[in-house]
Amino acid sequence: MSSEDSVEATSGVQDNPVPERLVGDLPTMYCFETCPFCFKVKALLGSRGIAYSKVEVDPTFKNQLKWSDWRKVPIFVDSDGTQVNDSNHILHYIDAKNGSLFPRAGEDPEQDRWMEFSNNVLGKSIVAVIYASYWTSVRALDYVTKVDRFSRTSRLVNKWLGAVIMRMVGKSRAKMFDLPPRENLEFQLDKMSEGIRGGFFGGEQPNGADYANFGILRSMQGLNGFDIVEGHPVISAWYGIMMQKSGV
Ligand SMILES: N[C@@H](CCC(=O)N[C@@H](CS)C(=O)NCC(=O)O)C(=O)O
Repeated sequence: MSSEDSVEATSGVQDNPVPERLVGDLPTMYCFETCPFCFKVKALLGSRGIAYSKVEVDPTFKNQLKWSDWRKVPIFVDSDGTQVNDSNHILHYIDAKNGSLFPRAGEDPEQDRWMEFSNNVLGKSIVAVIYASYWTSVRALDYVTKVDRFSRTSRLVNKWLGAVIMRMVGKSRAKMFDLPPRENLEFQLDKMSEGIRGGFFGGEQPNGADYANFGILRSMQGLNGFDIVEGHPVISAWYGIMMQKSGV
């Protein structure tokens, strides 16, 4: 295969290290400020006290990811240049290198199930609520106007065009569920509560499912629909403890 051929992007640990993508010689995360999947990783890094650099990627054009075949955030580049793609893979990679405090993928079906739930159900449920109207979408994207590294044009396009795009994504996510967006999120939080036993999905200590689902909900804080999380009898208490543990 010639180097011109396109390479299929894969999740997980990549074969080719990219030490040139590190910032300040620290583990570096490529992310969007409000990305739910990125918050999973920020929560785990925070709870383990791992110092890292962040590269803010512009959500519309993703100019800062031109070097990568994997065109989504988060991408984690470890201090030795190891590139890891996809949030759940990154959680496992970081935990495995820092004490292995929770089971690896395939070792605990319940943890696997709730980590998948974070992507397939919870992540999609919150998007339908956050981007429920054009104006709630503008509110969610307002942060781009404060990213100093983005040009003025990029800030404007990302906010106003980004809101149109995300409103469309919100609509398509809403169609995936039988209930309207707010009611669906309440329903999913009830379902999630069934997995939290002894304080956490992991029992007495958080496991990958705690970081995965907490990260998703943390990305909603300050945005449309976060009152649903705050008002939930089980999830609000768990959320508060996860926030303290992770410091995000
Ligand atoms: N399964 C991936 C999903 C990542 C994802 O969809 N990230 C969004 C941001 S929240 C993204 O990069 N979207 C840009 C795109 O898909 O082009 C993960 O868990 O990391």
